[in-house]
Amino acid sequence: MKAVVVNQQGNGVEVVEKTLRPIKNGEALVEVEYCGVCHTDLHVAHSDFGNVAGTVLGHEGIGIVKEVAPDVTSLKIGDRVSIAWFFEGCGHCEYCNTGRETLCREVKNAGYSVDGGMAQECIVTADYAVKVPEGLDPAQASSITCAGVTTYKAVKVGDAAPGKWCVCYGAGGLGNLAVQYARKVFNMHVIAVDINDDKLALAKEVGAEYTINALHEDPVKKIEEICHGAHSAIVTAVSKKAFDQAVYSVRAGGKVVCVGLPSEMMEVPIVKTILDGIEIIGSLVGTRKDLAEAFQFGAEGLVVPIVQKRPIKDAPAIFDEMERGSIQGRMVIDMHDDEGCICGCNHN
Ligand code: 8ID
Ligand code: ZN
Repeated sequence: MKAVVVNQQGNGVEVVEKTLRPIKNGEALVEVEYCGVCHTDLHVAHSDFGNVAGTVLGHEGIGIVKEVAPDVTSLKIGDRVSIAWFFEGCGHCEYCNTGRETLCREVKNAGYSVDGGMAQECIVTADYAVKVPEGLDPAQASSITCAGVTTYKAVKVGDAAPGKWCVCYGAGGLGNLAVQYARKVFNMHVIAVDINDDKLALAKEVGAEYTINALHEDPVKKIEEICHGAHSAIVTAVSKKAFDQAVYSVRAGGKVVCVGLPSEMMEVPIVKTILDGIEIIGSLVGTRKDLAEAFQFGAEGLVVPIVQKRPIKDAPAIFDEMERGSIQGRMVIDMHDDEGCICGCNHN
């Protein structure tokens, strides 16, 4: 099968041929249909979190179960399931047992610590593969598997409620979905901040009432004018500056939910944080339950991921485009779109 892996230098990606081992107890084999490319894949490919050369990337995988181990009861052949960053937890620690399974210290992450979904086939731990509901397009589902669930969770962590103001710093693959969950699921007022007008136009289209280009306007001043500070700020921008600005964009008692992963330090004003009772919280993807909920809002048509399908051979180009910041919504690799496909399926 074809797979997109971190190259040997640990500074980019390549498409290779790979053979999977047989499945073991508790596992299932998934024939991958689509896998979105997340900015986290770019961090992994660039060794921002350590060099994992040779690892199959991808944690926005969606596919059909082809085979299950004899002891598996949670999945059957033919089910459509996800391959998410939260690939597996230990199942018995304080985090796994208190609804915070993504914080499990023994966690396995698809496309980083274990081979992920950016391949034509993938072995999953059956109990951790979340089923995709009927009526949700699989390419759109792929984008919800990370970008959707992460922002849905982050908006909840920011104490979402109807009528409150939410500012979304970053309107890329995650950010445009943050706008949608905040606006269309929680009925919040949404302000989107980015440094790219195309992304802001998309944010407006999908529900932002106000958009601010931080290159041309001071977002802190503008947000103060619009709403006297937001109730929450969801920061998906890959930029220290956006994190620093977010702290000044929330009102007293507000929450700054940190999601983007720039390898930089954030500057936090101690006195302001204390006097204004500001909470600064990290939010990491979402639990299996969060993903099931995030999928459901997609299936109901409340949230519509903006996706563009691309063939496997485009993988290196997609990573370049992401680095340049030229992607609108999400690029999703169609795992069947492979000239001379080895599975003989005749797709394209
Ligand atoms: O669980 C998590 N916390 C999690 C899950 C998934 C992804 C975290 N992430 C991280 C990724 O690793 C990445 O660091 O979230 C970040 C955003 O991922 P993405 O949305 O997939 O990336 P993107 O599509 O490239 O969007 C980034 C946006 O940030 C804007 C860019 O213009 C782009 O639209 N941006 C930048 I770069 N600097 C900005 C600034 N100063 C900015 N927007 C506002 N102000
Ligand atoms: Zn991701």
